[in-house]
Amino acid sequence: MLQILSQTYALNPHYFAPSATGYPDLCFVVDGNTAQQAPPFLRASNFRPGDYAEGFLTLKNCGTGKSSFLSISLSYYGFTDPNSDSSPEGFLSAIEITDMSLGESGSPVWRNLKNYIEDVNSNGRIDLHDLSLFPVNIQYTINPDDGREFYIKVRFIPDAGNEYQGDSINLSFTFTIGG
Ligand SMILES: [Ca+2]
Ligand SMILES: [Ca+2]
Repeated sequence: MLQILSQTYALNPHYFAPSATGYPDLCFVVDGNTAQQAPPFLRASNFRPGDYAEGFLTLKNCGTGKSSFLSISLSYYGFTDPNSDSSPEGFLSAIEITDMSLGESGSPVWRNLKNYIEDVNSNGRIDLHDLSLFPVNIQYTINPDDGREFYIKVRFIPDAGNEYQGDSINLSFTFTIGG
């Protein structure tokens, strides 16, 4: 059995100059309430080669000023490898990001975030290891009280080897907005 579990954090660095109205401030919408931390939104257990997992998360600008950029970074912790034959980097590089987007599909605020990730580890696909090495940073406006859907879909590559059997890892996504 292979598992991934994500945690999510909003980071609000207040070192940016405030706009005329104030600071942007990122929060999440969880069950209709706003929160600084969201429960895991991307989970997979019994993940087998070829399997997909997807997650949705609602971001919101809870501040008083508009934001003009967004960044998304990924870190990981708690890798377990019962057979001592794999690495967290190898594991993450076997999990391809097939979709990653922001905003409602077809709307003017929609962005294909996958396009902003580079194949840093040069394995020919965009994967979670790439995202952990190279955070996404985009120019993107979210006005106060506006929300955006974040969506991610991943696939455990069909030709993944047996070395990942029984492995598990925790992912930590950090979202930042700034003015
Ligand atoms: Ca890659
Ligand atoms: Ca292993």
